[in-house]
Amino acid sequence: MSLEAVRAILASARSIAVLTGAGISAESGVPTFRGPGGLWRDYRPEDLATPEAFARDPRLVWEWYDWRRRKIAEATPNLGHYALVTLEKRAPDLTLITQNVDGLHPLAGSRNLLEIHGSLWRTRCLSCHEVRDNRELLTRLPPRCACEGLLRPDVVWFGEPLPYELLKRSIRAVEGCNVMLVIGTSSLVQPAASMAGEALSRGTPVVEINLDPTPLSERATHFLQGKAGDILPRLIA
Ligand code: BV8
Ligand code: ZN
Repeated sequence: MSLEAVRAILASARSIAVLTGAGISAESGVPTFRGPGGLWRDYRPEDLATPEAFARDPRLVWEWYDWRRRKIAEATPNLGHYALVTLEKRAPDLTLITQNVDGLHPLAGSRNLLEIHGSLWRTRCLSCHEVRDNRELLTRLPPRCACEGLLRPDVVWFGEPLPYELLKRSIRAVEGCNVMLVIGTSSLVQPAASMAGEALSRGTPVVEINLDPTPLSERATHFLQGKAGDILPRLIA
């Protein structure tokens, strides 16, 4: 049973790299992007999470983010998030790379965390470029900076480069790890989706945990099908 094999690999690994996607937050009630309930007013993420969409209609894009912020404000981390916190405490070296912008990993207590697509709990001003934490209920959309500039969510949209430092640290973690976990991601969005292939090309075991098969599944060393909130606690028991 590959659960035993994976548990053994994790127990002996010195350095672990973890990549998570929206699926790890699904059991917290946060809708995923491409699964059921992920759509908002029939828009696709690729239609709204772009600089062009924001330039064209900042209010509409902020309505989407405001809807997500309100949903996520009611969400709490689930057993999958907490299992990764326990694993980080145990493993000598664990880097958690997340595509999620929901802030549930830091809330659960993950420390060595790279939020490579940013966070919807931060804003960035288009005029003065100030980046600020912002968890308040937005009363006016789009929100404005104290300098009167237009605020945007501090996330990475399609067509935008990932923060260089975070990408560099992610690649270094993947290149240096003894095992990589890929959890709750459809492995469609680049460049995150290429990281597992990088590990495999170095002979590093890659363990995928997902409800359904993805383009990674047949290449992964182990594919554990099921809910992250069920499987992860069993892996660290
Ligand atoms: C860039 C932030 C270049 C905003 C997001 C090749 C190379 C480079 C780029 C590209 C390329 N090909 C195409 C591109 C362009 C594009 C891209 O990848 N497009 C895709 C659609 C083909 N990439 C980019 O634009 C990236 N930028 O490369 O810039 C560049 C370089 C220099 C200078 C200029 C430009 C930027 C990508 C980042 C986009 N931003 N989000 C926001 O969130 O509001 S992406 C968005 O998708 C989220 O971040 C999300 O995390 C991410 C990935 O989605 P998933 O997390 O995988 O979620 P999904 O719903 O898809 O899947 C959920 C999975 O969970 C499913 O598999 C499901 O089965 C599973 N699941 C569900 N429940 C559970 C579960 N699993 C376990 N347990 C459960 N309970
Ligand atoms: Zn400003």
